[in-house]
Amino acid sequence: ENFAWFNGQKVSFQEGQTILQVAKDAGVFIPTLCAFMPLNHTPGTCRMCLVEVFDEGEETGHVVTACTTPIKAGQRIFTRNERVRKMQQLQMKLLFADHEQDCKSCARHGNCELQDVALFIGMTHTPTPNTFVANRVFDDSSAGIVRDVNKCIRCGRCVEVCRQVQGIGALTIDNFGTMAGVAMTGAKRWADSAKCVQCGQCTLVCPTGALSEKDETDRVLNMIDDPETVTIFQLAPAVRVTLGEEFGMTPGENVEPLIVYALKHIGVDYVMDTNFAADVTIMEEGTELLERLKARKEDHEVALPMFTSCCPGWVNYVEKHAPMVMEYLSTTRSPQAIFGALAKALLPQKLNVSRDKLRVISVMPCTAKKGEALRPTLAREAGPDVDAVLTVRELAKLLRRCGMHLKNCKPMARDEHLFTDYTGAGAIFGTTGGVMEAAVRTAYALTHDGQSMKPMVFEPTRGLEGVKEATVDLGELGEIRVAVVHGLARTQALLDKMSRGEVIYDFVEVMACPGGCISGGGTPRKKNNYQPFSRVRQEAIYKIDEECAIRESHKNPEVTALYAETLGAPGSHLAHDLLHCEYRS
Ligand code: HC1
Ligand code: SF4
Repeated sequence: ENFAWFNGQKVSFQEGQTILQVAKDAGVFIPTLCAFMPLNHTPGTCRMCLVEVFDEGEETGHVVTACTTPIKAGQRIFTRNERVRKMQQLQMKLLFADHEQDCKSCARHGNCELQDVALFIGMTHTPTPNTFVANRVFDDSSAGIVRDVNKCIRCGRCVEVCRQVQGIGALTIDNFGTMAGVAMTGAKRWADSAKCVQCGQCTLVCPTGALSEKDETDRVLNMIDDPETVTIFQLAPAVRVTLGEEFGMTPGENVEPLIVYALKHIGVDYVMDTNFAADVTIMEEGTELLERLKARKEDHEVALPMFTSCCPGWVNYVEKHAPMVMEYLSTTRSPQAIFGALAKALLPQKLNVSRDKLRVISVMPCTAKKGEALRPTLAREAGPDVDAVLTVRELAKLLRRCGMHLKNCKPMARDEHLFTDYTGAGAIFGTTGGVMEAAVRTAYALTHDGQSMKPMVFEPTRGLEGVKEATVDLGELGEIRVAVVHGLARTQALLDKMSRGEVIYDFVEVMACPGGCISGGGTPRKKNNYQPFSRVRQEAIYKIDEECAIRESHKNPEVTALYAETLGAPGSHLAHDLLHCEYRS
């Protein structure tokens, strides 16, 4: 066995590991800003992980970056002696001299890794106040994400996540010239990127305020405070199991009743639910799938496999990177869009307010939903269906700005039957595999004289495995093959396999973010980590499903009433007008 010493403490290691890896495994703290172990990313550019190393038998030490230096047996390594601290502090001075220090207004205020590391290495004062003169790009041209190159420390984590996890490569580090920091590949502005799909995974790994969601809390505060308007919030499935983290609560804790209280207390008129709309999505999308399968059985030309289209990052991906998939997308709108359409069409009468006085505000775990809400194909002459989209991080900010802390809120129930009723099927949309499982439950019942699938839980599409496959018995329509994939690099690999004919499916669920919405680009970030809470968030979603008395979308009483009283049948003319769209650019 190999041994080395960290600050006098004996530690064993495996051949080939770097000093940083061994230190991490042994619980020895070495500050880093660029190194990002979850993605195996160690570019060695921030130079904060300096350590002093004495080789076996040597009297003089040398200072190296721990992330790029392989460890050797018998080495004595010092991570925080005076020499190391002095050099780290000098390096930090250089970083700060090149960093706009407008911390008070920064999106990462209170949550910044650069500030953390400065503190950890013992910086005692800001050495270069107001000396930052560069005027780099501040790019708020896209719908969902803001890029402030004045805050970029060139760690390259965003570049890596976009390339490695999403397979897209929309970002690069421009090391030269006036840009000097995170840049778009092949475009000057975010809005002009032919590659980016707005998934926001890059914002999850950025250690500073260089990449963040576009903040709409001011706009939403104005809507809430306007006495003339009626504000309606819709909560996406994943919001309730992710927001708590922002307030120091246990990851995965379901805080839905606390959100209702908090929003009501800051003056929101109605708190409704995207989960309800997810049940409606299943009615339409399930019917659409069965119709396509029936048509194929009757030898008609038909677009199969059908792909889900509720994830806007995926729809953007199809437009920009896989246009041949376009005609295979389900035409059913996403739950966010269905909610907006139904709210603006039906609530004026129900609530006795005119359409132009209604404001629909979504809370989503997603940065791409902001762009989805702005799609011209989802707007009507009378104006947008969804007026503003907040990420989970922005909802936390909104509440803080109103002096609300979730821990001080009391559970509060909502009005029933007011776009609030949801089933377990609607709830599980928030995780990878959830849309598929919800669709399978309803499709099974529709093809088995209303009998429920047994067991209700569809194990093959649960969990976090990258690609999940299953077959489903749909009675007269036979067995169909389904697949679930999450993360866009994996999705492209699956599309390649499909086009080579190596795999054949009838229905495919795609979520752009690994894990699905529970790990969306608008969820709370965990410093120097990547999606550590996917599993607990997913389990929380499954628990909500388990605790729902009704677990199939077609049995949602509010949904059945909606069809009976207003829409007619799924796929009806009115349903088509309100609940479907062509995703064409
Ligand atoms: Fe999602 Fe969806 S599940 S896309 O992940 O279909 O964002 O949570 O709201 O619209 O319902 C996101 C989550 C969300 C939609 C639903
Ligand atoms: Fe890449 Fe997604 Fe970030 Fe766009 S939003 S740059 S696709 S990680």
